Amino acid sequence: MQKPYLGLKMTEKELHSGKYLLAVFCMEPEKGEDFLGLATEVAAESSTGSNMRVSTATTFSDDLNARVYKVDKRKNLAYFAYPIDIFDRGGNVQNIMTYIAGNVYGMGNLKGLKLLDVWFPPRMLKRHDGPSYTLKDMKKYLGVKSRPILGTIVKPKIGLKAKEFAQVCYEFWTGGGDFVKFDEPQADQVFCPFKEVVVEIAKQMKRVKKETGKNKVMSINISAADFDTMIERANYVKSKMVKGSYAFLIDGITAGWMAVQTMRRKFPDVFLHFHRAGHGAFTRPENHFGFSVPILTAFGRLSGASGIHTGTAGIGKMKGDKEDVVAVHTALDKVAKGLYFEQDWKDIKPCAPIASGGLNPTKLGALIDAFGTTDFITTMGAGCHAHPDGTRSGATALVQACEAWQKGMTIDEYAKDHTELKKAIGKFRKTAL
Ligand code: CAP
Ligand code: MG
Repeated sequence: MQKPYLGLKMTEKELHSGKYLLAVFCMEPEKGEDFLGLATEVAAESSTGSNMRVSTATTFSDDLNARVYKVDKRKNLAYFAYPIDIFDRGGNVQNIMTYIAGNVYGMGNLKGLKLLDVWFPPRMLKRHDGPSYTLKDMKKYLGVKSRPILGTIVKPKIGLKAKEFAQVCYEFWTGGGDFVKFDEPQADQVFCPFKEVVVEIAKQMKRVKKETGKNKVMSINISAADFDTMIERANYVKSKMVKGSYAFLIDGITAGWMAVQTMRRKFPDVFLHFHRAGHGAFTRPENHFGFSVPILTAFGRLSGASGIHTGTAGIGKMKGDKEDVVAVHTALDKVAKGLYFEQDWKDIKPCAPIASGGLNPTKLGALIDAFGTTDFITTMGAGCHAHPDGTRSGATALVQACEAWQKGMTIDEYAKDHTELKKAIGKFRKTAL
C-alpha cells in the first residue's frame, strides 16, 4: 500500500474541478494481493512514483500523485484521478498514454489491467488539437446528405500494379461509390511505387469526374519509415490531386500517436484517416491487459484524427460488440456517453466513425440501425469486389442497399427491380463470414 496515492475521500467537486483526468480500469490482482493496495501501486507507477517511496519526493511532487478515488472489488474496478499538470502541456497524446497506459502493464503483481474509460477536464481539452477537417467537410465535397459515405478498400490487400489498382478505383466510383481507401499495408512497394499509383489514381479520378460529374475521395496511406518521408508522400499527393479529393491514411497503432499528431498539425485541411491495425492486441476482451475500443477512439479524437475505425458492432468479420456503438458515439457526439463517464467535448470537433471489416451491401441497413446515425464512413472490400459481376456492380449494389434503407424498404423488396442488389443478396447471404 502506498498511502500518498490514496484519495478515497476526494469529493465529486474536487474530481471535476478541472485539475484531474479521470480513468477507470478493470484491475485483476495476482492471488494474495490486496486490491486497494495494488491500486495505489498502479497509481504510483503511472504518475510520480515507483514500487516504494523515495527520499527525493517533495511536497510539490506529492501534490502530483495520481490518486485511487474509488474501488469496486466485486467488479474489479479501480478509479484513478491524475493531476493534469503531470502531462506534457503541448497537447501530447503519446505522453498521456506513456503514463496511464505505460509501465503499469508490465507490473508483476497483476493478472489483468484494462483501461476502460477516461474523462478529460475542459482545461485539458483546450491543450489538444482534435480534428480539423471533418466528416461534414467531406460530405459537402461529395454532395452526400442523410446517408453514410459509401466506400471500399482496394483488394487484393496487396499485389495490384499501379494501373490495375487505379482501374479498381475507377470501377467502384463509376458504380456509384464515394470513397476508396488503400489497404493498410500498401505503402511504396517495388511493384506498385507510391508516386506511380498516385498519378494513376489522379488520372482515373479526373476521368470519373468527366464521365459522372461527381466528386470522389481517395484515402491514401502515407505511413512511412520516418516523418520526413511521410510528409514528403503527403506533399506529393497534394501536388497531384485536387483539394478535397484525397484523405491521408495513417496506421495509427503501428506508426504511432506522433505520426497522427504530426499529420494533424502539418495538414489541417486534409481528412486524416486513422486505421487501427494492431488494436486487437490491446482491445480484445480475451486480453486482460490493454484498453477498450472506446478508449482508442477517445484518444484518436483527441489527437486530431478526422476519422477512426470503430468496428462493426459484431455485424462484420472482426470481433466486436456493443462497445463499438459506444465508440461510434465517443467519436461523434458533443456530449458522449462513455462506458462509465459522460464526456462533454466542448470545442473539440467530431471524429468520423469508420465501419469496416467483413461487410457487404446486405449488412448496411443493420449497421445504420445499430449505430443510430448516418454520420459515418463504411468501407466494404470483399463485399464489393466479390460481387458476381465485379467491383462496379458491387458498388452499385451498395448504393442500392442504401437507397432501400433511405426509402424504408427491405433490400429484398428493393432488389426486385435492382439487379445488382439482387445478385449481391444471392452471393453474400450464403457466404459464411
Ligand atoms: C476491411 C479491411 C480493414 C478492416 C480492419 C480489411 O476489408 O480493409 O482493414 O476493416 O478492421 O483488410 O479487413 P474487408 P477494423 O471489407 O474486405 O473485410 O475496421 O475493425 O479496424
Ligand atoms: Mg484492411
